[in-house]
Amino acid sequence: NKVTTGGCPVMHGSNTALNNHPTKWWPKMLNLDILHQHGARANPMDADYNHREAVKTLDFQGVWDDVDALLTDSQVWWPADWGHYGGLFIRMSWHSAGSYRLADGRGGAGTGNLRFEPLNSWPDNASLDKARRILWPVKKKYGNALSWADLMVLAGTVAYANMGLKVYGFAFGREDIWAPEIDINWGNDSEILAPTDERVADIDDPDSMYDPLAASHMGLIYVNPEGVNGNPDPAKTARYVRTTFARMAMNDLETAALTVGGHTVGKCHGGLAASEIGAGPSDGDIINAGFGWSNSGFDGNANTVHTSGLEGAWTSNPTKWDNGYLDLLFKYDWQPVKSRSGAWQWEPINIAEEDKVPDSTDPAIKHNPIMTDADMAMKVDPVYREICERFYANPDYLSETFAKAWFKLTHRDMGPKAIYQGPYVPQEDLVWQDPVPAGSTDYDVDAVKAKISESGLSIAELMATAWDSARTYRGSDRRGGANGARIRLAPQKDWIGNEPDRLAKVLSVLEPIASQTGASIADVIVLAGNVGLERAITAAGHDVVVPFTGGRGDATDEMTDVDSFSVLEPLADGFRNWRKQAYDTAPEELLLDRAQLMGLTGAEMTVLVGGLRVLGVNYGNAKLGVFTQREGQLTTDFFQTITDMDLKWVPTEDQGTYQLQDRATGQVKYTATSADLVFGSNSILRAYSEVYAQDDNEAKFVRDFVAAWTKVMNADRFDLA
Ligand code: HEB
Repeated sequence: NKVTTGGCPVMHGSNTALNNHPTKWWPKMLNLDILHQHGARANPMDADYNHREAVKTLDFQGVWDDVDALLTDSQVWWPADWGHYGGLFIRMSWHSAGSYRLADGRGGAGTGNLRFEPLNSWPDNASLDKARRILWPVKKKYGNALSWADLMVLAGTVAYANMGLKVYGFAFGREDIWAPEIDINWGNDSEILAPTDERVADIDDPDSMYDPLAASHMGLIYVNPEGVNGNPDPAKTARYVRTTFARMAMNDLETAALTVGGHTVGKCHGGLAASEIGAGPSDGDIINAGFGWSNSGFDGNANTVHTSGLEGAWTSNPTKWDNGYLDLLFKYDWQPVKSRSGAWQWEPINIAEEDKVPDSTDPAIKHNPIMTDADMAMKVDPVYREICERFYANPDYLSETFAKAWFKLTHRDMGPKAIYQGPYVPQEDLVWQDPVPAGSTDYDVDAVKAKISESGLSIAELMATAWDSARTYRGSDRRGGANGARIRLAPQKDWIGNEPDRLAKVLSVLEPIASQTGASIADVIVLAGNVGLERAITAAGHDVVVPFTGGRGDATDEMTDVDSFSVLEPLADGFRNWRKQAYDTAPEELLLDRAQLMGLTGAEMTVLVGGLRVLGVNYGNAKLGVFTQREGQLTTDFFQTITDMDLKWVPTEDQGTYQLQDRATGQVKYTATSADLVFGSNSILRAYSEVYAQDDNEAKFVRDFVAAWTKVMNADRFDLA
């Protein structure tokens, strides 16, 4: 009984590398794995580990002081420039935060994702692997309570404080992930660093960059430092800087402050020829110990390391927070030259000896300062220039603007202030934190429910309103959701997806109930949904109470940044079988994207869609997907129908809709969209549908629906933790 191994000495029974994923032959299948990332099996912490509680035990000042001490503790394997790691640490903080994009809230510093692919191996993140290894003793010492995500942001902040900036504050509270994020679409480019043309419709119009991308190349955090597609042209680069920074929620003032302040310290590294640079961490040899971009020409000195290929510092005192950057930028004329490594950069014409930069290893040697194309943009673009002239005239204004912008950059994706932990949290409320005042819990919940019940509103009206107020939540940056009741404020009250007329009608009933009972409107909206749901459960012959946790507050217009809220507008909602218009992306993909942002599992998405359909909660009361004869009862009829082999599915003239016809008679029983039919056609979703169609799972269906509904209603309750 010899086993044949096909000549291979090892069995190779499992797919131990990513290049042979079993579903690779069907690339158009829905990627439901994005709903099941970061699960318990990937997480090495104990099952009852609570990061928020752990952070409370941290010796905050000890961490701060230890990072501060590390700044000048140069390591032989990666010596610090001028004996100071400040620039390197700051660039690490900035690159971990800078992947954030406003449109979908994905990216950013909140998860420690720089430790994993793709970010770990992106060319723009070269040498940041070294920065983390330098910080490892601190991570090791403080353990679980100090996440990498916090440490990476803290390091740059401590560095700025060390170099003389009055920092605005810092919040702990980011929790690490343990595997790459697989939900984020970083672009459909054909290769890493493919020309920008692949991600814009028109190279001269950066705003034509595909949404939600916020970088000019695959593998960069923002723009190409050498110029658009590597051609120096600061005016053009300025437009790309503007677009990419706007897509991470930064205006011109903040962008200029960040660029000037960022490059006030540290240097570019282009000490070697391209042939002396190894592959990125995950392409590299095992003996590199996870380090990428091995430098064969490195001689043990800081001045022979290579990172971007540009070479030099921006100021004559690159370990100090000062006004040197603008001083040199405005004092001299600059010309494009090639660095030692062959990268385009700008250097001053006829610079005075005292303005030159000491070599990072041997201060007796002096170099020209440099500017990237993006730095020259600050001088060439009229808007940035005007801002920079004000900064130059008033260094305190630069410091204050920078410190606040740095705080926003590094905290924006954390979500509301309720998440922030530690002694350095600034007191001030900032509008980009989407503040929500605390709400009352001191009211009679049953009395509120009774009033809602007697109000005459239908199940669909009650539940659709609650759903719409909660569905904006996205776990990517923890924005949106039912808390704050912003659905009654601009811009949300006018979003077409919120059915403004119906919404106004329902709010005109619910708002007086709030004022009569002392509950917040936000709580009353959620309770209204629960009242509707309980009615539908009773109608179906079950007896289940829908859990409720009060205490939501009501935000005001002053607490609401209309512009930054507009990105939360739903363009489609598969849960209510609606899309604003026909998009290239299929309705079921939009549904999946939304479910991922809401933090739902595949089963939760399935039970919610199937349940909401039979309750008649569709947009505009459309009958698409309402596979039941008894609308308003929480039954499994949707799943019975989707698994019913007596029905055949026929596309209609009306693009994107289908009929479910009796196979024998041809009679049309129901109409549907692909966001319905996918629950019977996709093999994984069909498996979930079968669970809920099974005879033994009717009670489970009701239980699971209630649990998923409650999860959505409470998704943004960070005030409870
Ligand atoms: Fe930056 C560095 C670019 C923004 C901070 N920068 C760097 C470099 C480059 C760049 C190329 C070099 C690297 C090496 O090492 O080699 N940036 C850039 C661009 C932009 C920027 C293009 C857009 C505009 N930065 C920025 C910001 C910040 C920064 C925003 C903050 C805030 N950087 C920085 C630093 C540095 C750099 C700190 C230095 C590093 C060292 O020293 O190592």
